[in-house]
Amino acid sequence: MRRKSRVLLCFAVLWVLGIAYYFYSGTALSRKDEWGSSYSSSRGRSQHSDEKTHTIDALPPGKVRWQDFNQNLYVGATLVRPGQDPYARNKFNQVESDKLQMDRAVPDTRHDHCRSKQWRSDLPASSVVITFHNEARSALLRTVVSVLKKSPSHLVKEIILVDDYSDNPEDGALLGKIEKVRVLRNDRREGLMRSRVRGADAATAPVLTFLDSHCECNDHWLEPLLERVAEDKTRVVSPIIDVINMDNFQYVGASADLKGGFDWNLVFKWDYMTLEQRRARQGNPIAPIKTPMIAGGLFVMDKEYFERLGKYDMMMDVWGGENLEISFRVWQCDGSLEIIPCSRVGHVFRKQHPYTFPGGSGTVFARLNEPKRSAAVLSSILVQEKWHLHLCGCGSGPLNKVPDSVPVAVEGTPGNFRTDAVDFIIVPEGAAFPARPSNNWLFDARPA
Ligand SMILES: [Mn+2]
Repeated sequence: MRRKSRVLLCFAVLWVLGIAYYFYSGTALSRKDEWGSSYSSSRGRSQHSDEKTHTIDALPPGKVRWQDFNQNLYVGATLVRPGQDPYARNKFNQVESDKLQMDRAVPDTRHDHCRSKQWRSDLPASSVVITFHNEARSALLRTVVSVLKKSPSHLVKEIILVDDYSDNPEDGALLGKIEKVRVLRNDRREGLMRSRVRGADAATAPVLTFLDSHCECNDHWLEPLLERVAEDKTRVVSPIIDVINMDNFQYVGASADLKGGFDWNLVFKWDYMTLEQRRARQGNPIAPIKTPMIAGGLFVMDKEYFERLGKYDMMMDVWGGENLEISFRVWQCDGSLEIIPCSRVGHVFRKQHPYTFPGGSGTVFARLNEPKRSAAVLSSILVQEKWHLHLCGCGSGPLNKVPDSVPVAVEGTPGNFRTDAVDFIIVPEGAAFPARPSNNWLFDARPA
């Protein structure tokens, strides 16, 4: 009997010790976890708590999750009335746009190889800057929702909407209710470039993502872009821009065999890769595509690098030419431009500008239309190394001097520009400065 109870006592003691050890080791483990200082583990946790705050509904006061935003109320207020032209306001079919759900499904247009690709876990967060002027509410809302829905939450620090003096301030203001959305409104029309700079100045994340106001981001669009910039801050990267049909709003995958270029009028255009270029890519069809130009509406770049480049030319009005300008700056400041095939974003391509140019197009041309101004800026870049140094503070080594009248030209001919970083460009001597503009070519030539 005594022996039995001794055995029982032994078991009891062992049991208590066992439990004590279990708890001790448990807390020790979790403590180790807590003190784990590696970036990824601390981020893993914060991600977790992010999810928690989502479910516990700890949004800032007055904010709603995008899922809870009242689309019908917002879009319903500006529907096209019977008898009105659905193209009148936006130069795309607003009736079709308004019909769509704000988070409608779009086809995954990426190459198969992208689906199994893993992205780095330590990507920097981005501020998404979207500027708009009298955008259709449904299109603007879909842009915002697609960013929130298709991006990992911790990679989008904020969405900054810059309302460039739209007729109805509510277009933007109402969207300010959505989580992460901040709205800035210009008190006069500033145009795309100054609006973007305003948004960029307000951004608090280390990476800037610029989007047009009529886009739809596709699956995992953001990670591959951020990865390229995280690895090298002088890369300026853009997605493949899929086509959202302006008449029926069908989402159509674009070719992955295009590069950006420009013509003698300094108008952006898409160029098919040569046969050799396409062959060279067959081994790795999802490798980044080096491009002379970015389309300009949709791209990602490091914020400090944007500042080092001198941002945009603040004298540029309205729209147009900024894509060339930013590309020229990148070339000059030891950077590179890339299209990233695993990133896809849809964009409504239009044939006409939906908005007016303040003071009429004549005024704009009198003040140098934007592509012309880009050309002027480029020729100053070519001519003055001082300008180069002033522009980016990154200049080393003199630029070749070229005459003031030198044209900005394209493709194939190696010239006196920096050609080490890029494989295209430049300047046949003696050709005339791009002449042209008729009074409205800017309107027709390059859909926004
Ligand atoms: Mn656009």
